[in-house]
Amino acid sequence: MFALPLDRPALMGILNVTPDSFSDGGLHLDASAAIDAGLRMMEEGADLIDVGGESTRPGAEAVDAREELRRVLPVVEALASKGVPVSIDTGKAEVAEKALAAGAMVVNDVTAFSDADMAEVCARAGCTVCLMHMKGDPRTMQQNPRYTDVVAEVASYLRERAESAEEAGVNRSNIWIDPGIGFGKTAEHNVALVKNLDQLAALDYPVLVGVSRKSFIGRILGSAEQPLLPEQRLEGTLAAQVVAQLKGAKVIRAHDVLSSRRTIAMVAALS
Ligand code: HH2
Repeated sequence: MFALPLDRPALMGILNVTPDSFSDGGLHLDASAAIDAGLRMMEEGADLIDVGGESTRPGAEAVDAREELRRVLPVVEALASKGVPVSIDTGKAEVAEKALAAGAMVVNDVTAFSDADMAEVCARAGCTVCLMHMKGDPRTMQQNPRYTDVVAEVASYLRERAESAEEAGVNRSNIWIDPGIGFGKTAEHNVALVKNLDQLAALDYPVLVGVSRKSFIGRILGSAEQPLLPEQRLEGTLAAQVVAQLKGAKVIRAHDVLSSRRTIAMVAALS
C-alpha cells in the first residue's frame, strides 16, 4: 500500500519499457537504462515510478504476458530493491501478481479490473490499485467516441468499478480512480473532465490524473491538423496539471518530473 502525501498531490513518474509508447517509446528498452531513468526521476522529486511494458497509445497492438514480464520484471525488482515505490501499469493479473511479488506497491490498471483475476490478486496483496476509465480498447478507442454527459458517465463507471473492487475484497482506502484522459475521448471530452475533476473527487476516492504530453494539449496549442508534438507539450501539460491539482487531484502521472514537482510545490504553497 502506498501512503499519499497530505500537503500536495503525489507525483508518479512515467517509465515505459516499450518500443512504441507515444512519448518515451524505445528510450528505456534496455533494463539498465530503464532503472537509471527511474532513479533519476526519484532524484528529481517523483514519489513513485509507474513501470509499464505495454503501450496503450491509440492504435497500439497488445503484447502477451510473457513479453510484458520480460520487459518490466527486472526493472520493478531493481527499483523496489533500492527502496523506490513502484507501480505496475498493467491490465493482466499474471503480470500484476509477479510484479507485486517483486516489490511493486501499486497496480495501475487502465482496464479497471477487466481481467477477472485482478481483484483477487490485488485483494490478497493488499496493494493500492488505480482503476481507470477507458471507452473501448486502445486499438479502436479514438474512433469517434461519444457520450451524452462525459463527466457523469465517467463518474458513474468509476463508482461502479470501485464498488465492485471493494466487494471483491479490495480495501476502500487502497482504491484510486482515474478519468483516463485520452482513452476513448475527444479533446473536448478531456477538457470537460479536467475542468470538472472536482465531481470525480467528490466520489471520495483519491483521483489520479494523467494529462502528460497527451494529444489534446497538442491540439489546443496547435491545431487538429497540426498538433504540437509530444516534446512541445510541457507548458500545456503543467497548466493542465495545475488545474487538476486545484480541482482536487491527489496523484499526478507525468513524464517531466522536475518541472512537475516544482509546479506542484508552488501550487500547494499558494492554495
Ligand atoms: N496514460 C497512459 C498510460 N497509463 N495510467 C493511468 N492510470 N492514467 C493514464 O492517464 C495513463 C495510464 C498513456 O501514457 P503513456 O504511458 O505515456 O504512453 P503509452 O500508453 O503509449 O505507453
